[in-house]
Amino acid sequence: MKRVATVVASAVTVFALSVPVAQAGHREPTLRSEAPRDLKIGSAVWGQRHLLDYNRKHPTEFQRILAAEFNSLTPENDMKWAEVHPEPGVYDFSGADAVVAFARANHQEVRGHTLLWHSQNPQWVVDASADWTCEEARDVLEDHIRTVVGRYAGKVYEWDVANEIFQDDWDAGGVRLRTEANPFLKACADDPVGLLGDAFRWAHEADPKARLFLNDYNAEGINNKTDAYYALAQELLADGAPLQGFGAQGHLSLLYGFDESIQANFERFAALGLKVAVTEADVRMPLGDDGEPDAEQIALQAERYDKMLQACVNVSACTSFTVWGFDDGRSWVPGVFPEGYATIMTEDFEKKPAYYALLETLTDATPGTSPRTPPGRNS
Ligand code: 9MR
Repeated sequence: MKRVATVVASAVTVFALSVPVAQAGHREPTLRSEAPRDLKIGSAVWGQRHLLDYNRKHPTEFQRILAAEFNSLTPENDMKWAEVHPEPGVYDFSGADAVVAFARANHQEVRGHTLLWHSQNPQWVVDASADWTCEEARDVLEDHIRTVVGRYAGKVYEWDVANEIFQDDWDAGGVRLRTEANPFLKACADDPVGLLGDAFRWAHEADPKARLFLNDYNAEGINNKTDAYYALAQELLADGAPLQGFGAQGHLSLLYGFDESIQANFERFAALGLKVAVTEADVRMPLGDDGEPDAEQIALQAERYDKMLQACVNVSACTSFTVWGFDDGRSWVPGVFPEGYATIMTEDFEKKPAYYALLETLTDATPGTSPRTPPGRNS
């Protein structure tokens, strides 16, 4: 309770401090204005739904905030197979192009998401994969990766090449590569690591400057799943695959505790020479009968968001901290869980204590310096 009370108090303090600055004619601080130079602050955005109508001179309120608060965008769905490659040989880049164009117009960078996943594959992949040999699966994946990564070469700074490729503890068979659910890994189940290494090689050849990541949920702390990633990362690196980063998605729920080993987890991947990132942060919770959270939940949410950011700030290999959408009106959570209030702003774009907690940590992280904190601070 003591810690909870501290977060609320500090959030209020930051808010109070920001008002006179704005009144003095200066711009109010934003997440991106306070972020240290070597840490990008991002949000997911669904370009096809929310950016196609973008007019630089007359942005919607959502677009104005997206531009003001973030310097990195992740296409929430627009670069996934089902959106970008709906039929064999047919590519549709309209949504992805809208994200890239918005980012360019607002001096933001783009995190690519994602090239190899068991979910959101188009029906033709699902159907065709029933009879794929490994060679056929490899050909389809190589064409896709070279086409999509090649199109955005020089415009995407990081790619989630492989997403959620490990099962969870609670899945049948426990933590192991998804050689059943993932159609590509399934076709190449005799050598799934060989396929993964080549997926990274194809992406690297298509855009040598993009940093290439593994990415997963339930991958914040040190656990069975991240142990499996740690072993896989070493195997891929030993094979010479151009793996360059490990992303922890950061989809948390207040129904569960917080794993304090997130920084130690980041540090062990960093010690392999990899970058790390928080790629999809949100903190959901069950709501009361009135559809609202209580004060304790609101404070705890701020604390959890902040702990993820602090782990990132404290590890100099952490390149980016991305929220999976910034407003409750566009969050994926209510459609999937009986929970909500997961983002840092309400659907009316009111900033929550979680927002102010992030702003305060970024402000404390000495903007423009790298590493972002003097030794011993925040550790
Ligand atoms: O936010 C995305 C939602 O709009 C899609 O319907 C969903 C489909 O599975 O994917 C969501 O994004 C996921 C991300 O791509 C990978 N990690 C989990 C995210 C939340 O489900």
